[in-house]
Amino acid sequence: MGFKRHTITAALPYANGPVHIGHLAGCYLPADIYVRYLRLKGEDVKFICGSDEHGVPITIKAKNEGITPQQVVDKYHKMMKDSFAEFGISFDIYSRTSSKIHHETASEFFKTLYDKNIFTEEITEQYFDEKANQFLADRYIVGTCPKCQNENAYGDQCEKCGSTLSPTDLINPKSTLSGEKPVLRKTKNWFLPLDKMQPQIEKYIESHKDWKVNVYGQCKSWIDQKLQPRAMTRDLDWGVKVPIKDAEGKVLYVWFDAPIGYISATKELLSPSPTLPKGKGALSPSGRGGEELWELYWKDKETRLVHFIGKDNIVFHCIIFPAMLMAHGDYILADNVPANEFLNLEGDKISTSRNWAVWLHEYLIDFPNKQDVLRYTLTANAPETKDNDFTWKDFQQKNNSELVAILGNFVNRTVVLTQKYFAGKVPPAEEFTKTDVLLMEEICRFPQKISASLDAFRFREALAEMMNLARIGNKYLAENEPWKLSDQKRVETILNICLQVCANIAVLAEPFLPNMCINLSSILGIGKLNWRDGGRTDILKTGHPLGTAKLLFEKIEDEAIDKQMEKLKKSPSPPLPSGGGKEKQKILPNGKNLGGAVTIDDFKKLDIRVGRIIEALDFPEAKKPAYKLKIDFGKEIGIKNSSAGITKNYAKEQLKGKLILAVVNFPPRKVGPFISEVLTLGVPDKNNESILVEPGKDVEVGGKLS
Ligand code: B3M
Ligand code: ZN
Repeated sequence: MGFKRHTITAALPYANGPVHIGHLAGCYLPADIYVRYLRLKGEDVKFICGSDEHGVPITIKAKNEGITPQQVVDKYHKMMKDSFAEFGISFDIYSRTSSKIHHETASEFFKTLYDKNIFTEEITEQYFDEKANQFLADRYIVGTCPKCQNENAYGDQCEKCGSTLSPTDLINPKSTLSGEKPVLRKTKNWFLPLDKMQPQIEKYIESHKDWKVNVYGQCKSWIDQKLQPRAMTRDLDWGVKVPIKDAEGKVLYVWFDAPIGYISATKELLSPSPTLPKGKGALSPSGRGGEELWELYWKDKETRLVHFIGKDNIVFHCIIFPAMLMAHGDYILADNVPANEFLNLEGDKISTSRNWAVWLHEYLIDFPNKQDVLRYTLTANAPETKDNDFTWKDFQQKNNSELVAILGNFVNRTVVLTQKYFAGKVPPAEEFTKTDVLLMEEICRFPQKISASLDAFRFREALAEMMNLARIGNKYLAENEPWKLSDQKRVETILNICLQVCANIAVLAEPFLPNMCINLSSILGIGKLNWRDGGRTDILKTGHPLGTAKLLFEKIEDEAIDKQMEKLKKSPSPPLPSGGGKEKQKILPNGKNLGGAVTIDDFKKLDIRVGRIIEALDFPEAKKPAYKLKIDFGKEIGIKNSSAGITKNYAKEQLKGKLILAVVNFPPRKVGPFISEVLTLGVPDKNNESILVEPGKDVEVGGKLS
């Protein structure tokens, strides 16, 4: 295609929580597979990512955890970076947007657009929370969607019908900070005139009908609805300060600064680099001279820019960021944006707040050294064209019946037989049967087939092809049964061919299963190969000594899977069985649920149990008068702590032995230095002081309210 190099980015995840399988499947894994493939082909590629540390998701998290935004991003940046590394996501750099280089780059970019008079200055009325004394970012406002009547639409988007909204579109807006109705106040902000840029943007999108249907379709629908100017600054105190006069208390819109994060990360990766000599004829890789190395990856027409993202980021990467780059003038635009749909878990939407997720750091504890099994399952089920589902049963099945039974088994048998018959040395292959020739011809075609799928971002198909290689090898070995033959020459040929298949797997599976390939290469006693070696049936020379045999994959037993299912069941609120991943329960940061009426399924999510108080202690550190209770909930739940504001109606001594009711499946809550694990239920007396709800004497400790 005539590109000299590739800049491949994966969406910068918000540093507000650990990484889960949805993240991995959404963009990091496909991006990594693609990059590894390009590297194997010897392409010049930079794989760029980092944490998105600004924006409201961070400030909301900080509020919820009672820490500063900086503490939030420090904590999660490290966690995310480590998880990605553990799973072999081979970024050339994983940077962060709170870095100095990013603040400088984003400021400079804004300044350039400002100096070019790109922005329009507008005084608008924005929602302001008088109680919290601050302007409300879009995500701090919820209300009813005017299009689909969803009562939990955000100020910028309705997640139910997918409409893009502005806060004033919402019916019945409420501040998520205080729950109050916000008021409109005047404020000045700087807008990117997407309306004026519509023709250029349209032209750009129209020149990319080759993009995935879901991506092109979303862009087209934006264009058809006519683009609107969009504010690139916000009244917030967390982010990159707006670098112009008259902009106190304002920061760059997070979707302005975050994609520039790709550029600053590239700069960080490739700097300091000597400035390439200026002037005509001067030697510089781009031939333009005066450039720094990082610029080649962002400004040279022969660089191919590809953004891997999830579907909720499409408009930002296909319209807004390109518009910013066009307005700036120096930059190349994305050549492709292969966005994925979403991954669900056991039939329901992955949700951090409901703890309905498989967290990578927890997976690693339960399945050490099984990163490739997860990579395999997530790729085989990748949500490429529609939302898809991850289930633990399927994970087990893919491991046991595919990785162990086909790939692992084939390699192991081949190697063990070679050890046994030929002292671990590759036997010669001199005479071939028709079947051998057919098989060898088939092997030759694999690299090209897999390439075709990868080039089209069809990773599931590419993986299935790779697995077919192992499958045909396995079948060939099973059908030719060298262990039953007495013809030495024939045995030599069969095993030679099987070993060549193994070597091909070591090359062609690397993008998908990098850890397995390291092990396989060491078993075969070979170093790193190139994509070009794939398809050859003479990779291993006669007499080449193999390394030591070891198993590539191990069976996963039912118990391990049951344990994961149990863990999910214990999540604070299991999903609605009928949810099908479509409905999303919206709990506000202040804990209020604006969802309106609850269903019986909602009620069933609460686990309310009978407990017996075994100890009541003073709790002087509590802000409001309270006791620390130790409550026994029987065998299944055990003994739990609870803080209870019941000092007015009970003396400590009275409490021991009392039967009470408590919600036992809320997440534990920190009350000063104490962790309150369950919510003991009370009702107010006429002075509004709590009285415990006491079930009758005949109930069983541990009994569940239903
Ligand atoms: N942080 C949104 C997300 O994590 C946002 C992506 C930025 S990419 C420049 O889904
Ligand atoms: Zn809606």
